[in-house]
Amino acid sequence: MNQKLQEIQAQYEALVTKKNTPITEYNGIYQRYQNPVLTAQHVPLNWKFDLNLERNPLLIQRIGVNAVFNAGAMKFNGKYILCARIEGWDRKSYFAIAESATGIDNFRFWDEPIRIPQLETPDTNVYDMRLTQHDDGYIYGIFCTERKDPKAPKGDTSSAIANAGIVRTKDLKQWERLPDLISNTGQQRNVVMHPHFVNGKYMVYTRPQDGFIDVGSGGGIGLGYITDMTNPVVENEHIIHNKQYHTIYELKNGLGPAPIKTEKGWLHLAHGVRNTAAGLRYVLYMFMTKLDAPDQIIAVPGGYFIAPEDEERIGDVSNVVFANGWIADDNGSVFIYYASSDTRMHVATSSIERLVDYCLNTPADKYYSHESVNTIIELIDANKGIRV
Ligand code: M1P
Repeated sequence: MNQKLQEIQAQYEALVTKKNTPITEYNGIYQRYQNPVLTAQHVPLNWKFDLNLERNPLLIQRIGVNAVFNAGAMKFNGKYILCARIEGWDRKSYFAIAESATGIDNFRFWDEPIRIPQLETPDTNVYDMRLTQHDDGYIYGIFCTERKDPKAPKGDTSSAIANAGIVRTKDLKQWERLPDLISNTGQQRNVVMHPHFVNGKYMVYTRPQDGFIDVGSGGGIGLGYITDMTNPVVENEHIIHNKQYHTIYELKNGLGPAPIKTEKGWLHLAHGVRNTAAGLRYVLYMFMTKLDAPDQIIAVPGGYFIAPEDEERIGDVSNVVFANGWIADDNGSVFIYYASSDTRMHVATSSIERLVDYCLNTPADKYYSHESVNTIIELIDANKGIRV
């Protein structure tokens, strides 16, 4: 065997078998880990190199991976599954499943990326799949499908239209394509399916927006109902959590993964975006909705839940964290999978107990600096006389 090939194979094996370790920073809410769980280097060598040395005597990489990020997640056959967005050198994204026995390390991709069946107008680009195991027995994957705007003026080679593409499967291998979401509120990204029927209907979270990047007069996390997934018309779409001035979701927001059910209500993970002199800053935040009325918000802890730190700040689109996958185990552990700077995937671990406590007991954003000071002084006063 070629020596270089042996070397890169050994490097690959070392990467995918490396143990991950918690970092020491403490906040009591979640635990971050030292290493990313998926990177471009985790993509198998036979997806990138022609390994036949007669055809490829110089062992040149034929196909490139730019980034692995924004993964949907679920537990399947006892394994932690990530449905990652892989972006190639050619800027096209596609999906591939990686699995791990621990949820924090040793993720390995399955043999091949997912083939998404095409509709009459093919998807130019696909990304950010949310996986939901639904009551109806199917696993749904809702993703963003992007196509060139047919109304773009001549010479405009950038304008695009985003909508929600829908697939379903029972084995994560064979995927059935359903029609794209039919909503009359503009472009859609960050569409997520709720796991249960609500009043006999499917329920989806949406994020209507006027343009491809700009939400314009739209925006906010919406919610609507679908009677038949083979004709996915969104009915009664309305905003349940709006963008708001001088918050971490001032410019736009969007739901992450499907919510987690708890005794005290549904836990939601979302991203919020604000503008800065250095460009957009994406952070994660949480909120809770009522158990028997998932469209009614009962708690929104103030500020961000996870913001980019250290190397997470740097990447293709810097100063971004984004999450569209988390897994709640039967024992109450929660694995939060988040991407940093549109480049790599990380994990943070927590528990339902901690996340519920965080949501219900973290002071809300009161929208003014002097109110933030009042909140701090209330805590200082409550702590008076307590010796540590
Ligand atoms: O680049 C940051 C993120 O931007 C988009 O998210 P949103 O629609 O909320 O602005 C998506 O393209 C997402 O994939 C990306 O991580």
